[in-house]
Amino acid sequence: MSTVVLVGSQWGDEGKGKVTDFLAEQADLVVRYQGGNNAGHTVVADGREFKLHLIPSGILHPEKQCLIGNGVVIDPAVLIGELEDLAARGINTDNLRISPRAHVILPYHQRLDRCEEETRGERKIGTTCRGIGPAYTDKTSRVGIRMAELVDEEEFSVCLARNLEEKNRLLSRVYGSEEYRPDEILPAYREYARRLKPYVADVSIIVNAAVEQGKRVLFEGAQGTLLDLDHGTYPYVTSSHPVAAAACLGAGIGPTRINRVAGVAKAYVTRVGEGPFPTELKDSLGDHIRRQGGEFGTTTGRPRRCGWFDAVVARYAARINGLDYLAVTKLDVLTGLETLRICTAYRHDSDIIREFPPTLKELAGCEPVYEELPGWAEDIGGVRRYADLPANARRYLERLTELSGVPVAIVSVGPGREQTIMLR
Ligand code: 2SA
Ligand code: GDP
Ligand code: MG
Repeated sequence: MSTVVLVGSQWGDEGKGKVTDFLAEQADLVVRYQGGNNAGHTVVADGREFKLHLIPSGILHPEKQCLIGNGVVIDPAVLIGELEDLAARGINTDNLRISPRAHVILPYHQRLDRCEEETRGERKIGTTCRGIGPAYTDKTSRVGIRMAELVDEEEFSVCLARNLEEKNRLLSRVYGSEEYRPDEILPAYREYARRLKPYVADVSIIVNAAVEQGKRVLFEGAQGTLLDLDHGTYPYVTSSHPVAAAACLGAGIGPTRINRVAGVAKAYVTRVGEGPFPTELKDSLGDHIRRQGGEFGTTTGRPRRCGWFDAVVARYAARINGLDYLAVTKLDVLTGLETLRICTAYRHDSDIIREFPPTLKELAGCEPVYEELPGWAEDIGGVRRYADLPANARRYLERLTELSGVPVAIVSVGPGREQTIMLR
């Protein structure tokens, strides 16, 4: 490994936190490049569970440098809370650095997120209501406030006053919501700035220097390919780019510096929030998988929708991200099911569709075409070698490789760091 981008290959929550923590052992730097505290990345190490939202999942390895790139949107209160929680649990965070170019989430972004969702009514996206969309909107509208401005007291109060004028008009006139006074925000954000200033450093310079020196860098994606603003199930997507290409933009590094791209895929599929999900199980089997897999949002606690593995989605993620290998997680959750299904293609009227369609309209008319495989009953949580997996589990994984066109290199059989099998 020299530089590896790790991405979610489905609709998020594939276990990126677990796999990042596992791979971080072989890395020198771990970098978040998009999203914000909508993400919830769970790491279980030595029996202790950590739920990370902004801090890279390499933080439990004390000697690794963790970086938050310019492509991330930062809620300073959440970041400080995370730093405090980690410190209280004895985790050193001195090695964290935050890009001055990363944009800041402000209280009006969260309120706008909620107002926009309420206004959408039946067409709501099911956002995490963390202000992510409105913060990225400000970035593309060129009125956003970045970490560089946050930590410059004078600059921050000017930017905030200017933005509040417009946001208050929007909140009161369009949404009939309360307005903000600067003194409701300024003192708290001044304190956040004081706390975070020591961490602010040019992430692009650090990453590029590390690559020059032959250090190993792991880029940790958040959300998943099908939630990408361009490539996901638009408009039921997030407002950033979870795909591999975004690692370059969101960390300030050129594409020539990326060596490998790894896709994390659950052995089945989940989605949280609204939007199309062709292999969704709306029956007791879906409930069973939710229970077995503990499928509830890491950030919001919302129940996740569950369904069968979708090879159309996997092939799409392979193409969009240029996946070199797959890390398949939560294989243990399927234990005990007599028959497993994999979606190999979609049927649309009398057509067979093998490529993921670009419109909701087309997707709505798609029915999954399934193939069935026999399951296994053995507890696999303690398996550490591929050869020791039940024959039917190996057969299932081999079929995922054949159908997605991407070799499986890592298999996860439980949430713990040690519950991981390396194939190559
Ligand atoms: P947003 O808040 O604007 O990014 O929401 C837009 C869509 O993106 C989805 N989204 C996610 N999907 C899966 N996992 C996410 N992180 C949390 C987790 C989610 C949670 O780890 O479980 O706790 O609910 C995540 N973040 C955003 C979101 O559901 C919308 O569909
Ligand atoms: P992320 O957003 O992709 O990092 O995934 P989340 O942390 O939101 O959700 C994945 C959940 O599955 C977490 O609770 C993990 O601890 C857990 N998990 C990860 N890998 C495995 C696995 O192989 N088996 C089981 N049972 N749980 C796992
Ligand atoms: Mg998650």
